[in-house]
Amino acid sequence: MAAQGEGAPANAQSEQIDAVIVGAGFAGMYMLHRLRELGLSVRVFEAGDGVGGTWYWNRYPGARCDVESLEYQYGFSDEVQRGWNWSERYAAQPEILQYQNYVADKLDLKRDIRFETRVTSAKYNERNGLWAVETDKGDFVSTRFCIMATGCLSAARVPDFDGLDDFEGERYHTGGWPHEGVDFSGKRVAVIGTGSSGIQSIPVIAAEAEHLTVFQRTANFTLPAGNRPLTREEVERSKETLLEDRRHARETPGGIICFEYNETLAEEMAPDALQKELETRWDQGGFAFLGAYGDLMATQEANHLAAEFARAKMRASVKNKDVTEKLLPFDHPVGVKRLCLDTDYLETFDKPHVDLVDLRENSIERISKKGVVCGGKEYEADAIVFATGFDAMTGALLSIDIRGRDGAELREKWAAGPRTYLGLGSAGFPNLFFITGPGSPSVLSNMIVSIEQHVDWIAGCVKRLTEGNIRSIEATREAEDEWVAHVNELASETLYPQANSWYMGANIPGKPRVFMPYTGGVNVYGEKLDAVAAADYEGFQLGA
Ligand code: N01
Repeated sequence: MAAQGEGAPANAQSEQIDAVIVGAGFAGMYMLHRLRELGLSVRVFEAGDGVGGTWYWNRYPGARCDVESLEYQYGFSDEVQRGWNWSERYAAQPEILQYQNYVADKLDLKRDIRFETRVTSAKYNERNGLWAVETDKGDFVSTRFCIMATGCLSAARVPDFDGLDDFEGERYHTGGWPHEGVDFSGKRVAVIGTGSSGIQSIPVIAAEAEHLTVFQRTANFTLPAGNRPLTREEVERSKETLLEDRRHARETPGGIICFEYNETLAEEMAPDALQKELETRWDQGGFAFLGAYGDLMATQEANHLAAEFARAKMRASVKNKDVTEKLLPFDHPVGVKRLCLDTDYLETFDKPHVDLVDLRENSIERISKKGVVCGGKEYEADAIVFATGFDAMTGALLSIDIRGRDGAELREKWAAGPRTYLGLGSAGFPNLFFITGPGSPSVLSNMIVSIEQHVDWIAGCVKRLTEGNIRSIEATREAEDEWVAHVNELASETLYPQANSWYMGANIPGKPRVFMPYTGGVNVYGEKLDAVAAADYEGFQLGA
């Protein structure tokens, strides 16, 4: 329906739609599917020209998931899943994007997605109980439900280096890679950043470039992913138990079933048994390593044992003794920054055309016309790759001008750190939902499991409201305050707050230092979600 909407710009035609979803990654796609099933009219706005979210933007060389393919897939439809066959233990970006397109086509999702359109504002109108959503393409939509599926790692960030625009060569960010790819052959390349994106891309760029200089500010813990092709039998077998496995995943702390957390404390294990446990899990590859014993993420002493083990393994992977110690992380406990999984990362520094610049000695002074200046030396480059990360968890959300009751700005409300109830909603912002928002397990879990958990909960809630003729749902201040305190308290019982990580907002100058994800586990969190829904949305206020 096209009509002049309340609050619309003078000459704008507004459409009225039951629900608007922002973002067409895994979260937005599944949300669209669930709301359509409820018979709602839905419009998805997506900045990219295709579905995929994270996997649409992060096309850098070597991009690969760090959760195993057989676990990193939807679990809501046996039929959808049976039609898809993964080829590798850890899927590479192109395959994940193909999978997302396969699902979108199978469910005919694209017809409700407006691509290449960025939402600029969402404002709540108390008089009619509707959200007015505007886009950079001039859309103006009135909607009852506004659902942010904007992703946790979608606001790519290039640090504000002096002279950035002076650089005359090519410039890339891993989180906004050109779709046509980049040919680095015969070129001198500089990569800034050694988080997951840097660690995955560096070996692949090194294989192509004439020379590679890596600028490292913090050495990271990394372990071999152990990627390999999946056999036909493995893929077929996985289909037999797919839905059951996905349900089972929700009952685990990390939403992953390929390993279990050992709850025995380090001091309760004989030293040999502990080393054996670490060895087995290291060889398994992936996050199993962090589940080697119960207090690995809880005390310095226990963590130190795993950190020492990891450093010894990493040390043994590099022959070039000039760089070995520089590549080892000594300044943070293992696991408190996202553990990196790599394929031949450390070995790359044995290649004669690869150099490491340790920014702990001298930080980057500026970018020059010809390259990167650091410690008074200019490192010339034909291309600079910024693997410098994201304004995580809140960046994409707060890039939208979101205003709730009385015109209150979400940006202002969250100025000292995000405030949500369950990571799903914020007091003063009725019918506004966040999928995997701050205060939920999100990035500490298998994202697809957490996404499905939230989408299912939101769909149930929307059903309750529409069937019950209830106009709105909104977190109460009390429930929100208690939840924020609870999330902080749980985090303070872990080692997580001890690192300068993006979980803490520490990578963004001026961003409040607050540990944003919920550390209590997907399983415990899921029980809370169920209990809240069963108690007719306790902690939320339902408005007639
Ligand atoms: O970003 P990051 P990312 N000068 O923030 C450095 C997920 N992911 O894109 O550590 C110099 O981790 C910064 O240094 P420091 C995954 O959850 C998953 O790599 O802040 N250096 C760091 O080395 C991951 O954790 C997958 O001291 C600067 C790097 O840039 C998350 O995305 C793959 C700097 C940024 O690392 C983000 O990963 C890729 C400066 N001014 C990503 N500013 C998989 O599934 C920043 N840095 C495998």
